[in-house]
Amino acid sequence: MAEAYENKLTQSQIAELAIHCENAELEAYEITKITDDFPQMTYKDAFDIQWEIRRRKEERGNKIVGMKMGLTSWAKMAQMGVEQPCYGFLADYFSVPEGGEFKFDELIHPKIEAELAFVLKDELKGPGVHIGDVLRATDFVMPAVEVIDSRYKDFKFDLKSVIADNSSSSRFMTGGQMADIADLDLKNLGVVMEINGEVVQTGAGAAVLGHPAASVAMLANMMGERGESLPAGTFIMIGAITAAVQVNKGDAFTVRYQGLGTLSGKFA
Ligand code: OOG
Ligand code: MG
Repeated sequence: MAEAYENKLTQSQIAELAIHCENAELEAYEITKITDDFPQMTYKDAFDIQWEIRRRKEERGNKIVGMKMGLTSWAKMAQMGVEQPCYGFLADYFSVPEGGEFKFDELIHPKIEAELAFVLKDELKGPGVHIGDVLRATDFVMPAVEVIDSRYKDFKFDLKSVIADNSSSSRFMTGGQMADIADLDLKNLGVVMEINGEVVQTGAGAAVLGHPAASVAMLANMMGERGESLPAGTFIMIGAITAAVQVNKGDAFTVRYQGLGTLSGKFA
């Protein structure tokens, strides 16, 4: 990110835009992308809006249960027309138990993604975090499915707008089997996504920045820019391995993960 890490919006504009984006999320309605109205917005402004949404949720009593990276695979970057990864946070109510149902009517235009999640046993704090640090600090890996639901009209945005919108975070599911990273070939780890019994996407771990652990390193380094770390115990989704797939009410999905079991559920 070439631009200076500084604000061009005022604190009150940041607070208002956080309410604007969060209300669209909570009440499931579309908004126009915020850079249309605030073209001067910087990356720092965008992250400040996201962190203000997070603060509002915590103030209301929600717990932050993890982090997610987004736009970490070429499939996703090409699909969304954005060429840089982003991150977001996961709140307690985003989580749906394995085999459960995502409530379609709570969402705007959801898409489903096949992901992997790392759970840390040691803190990671950027700058300077590399894959080796991530592998050393990882407790175990588990499969995850993310449901993204951009609040922007027609799911179209630029990088700053999507960061402010908590990187489209909406729901997720994890479960399957956990595994020690020493027992996995993370680059070659295959995933197969089926919707209503038909294979719709396939991919392998290396699609995510060449190695899934690189995504966790990038997250630690991006958060380090704000003086934030990833504490021991943090659950981190690495970003979709394949393109995201639009779903409809009533759809059933199964995602198979090589060596990590299967996650399935439904949009009801
Ligand atoms: C942004 C979030 C992308 C991923 O895994 O790449 C994401 C979006 O495409 O709406 O979660
Ligand atoms: Mg994702």
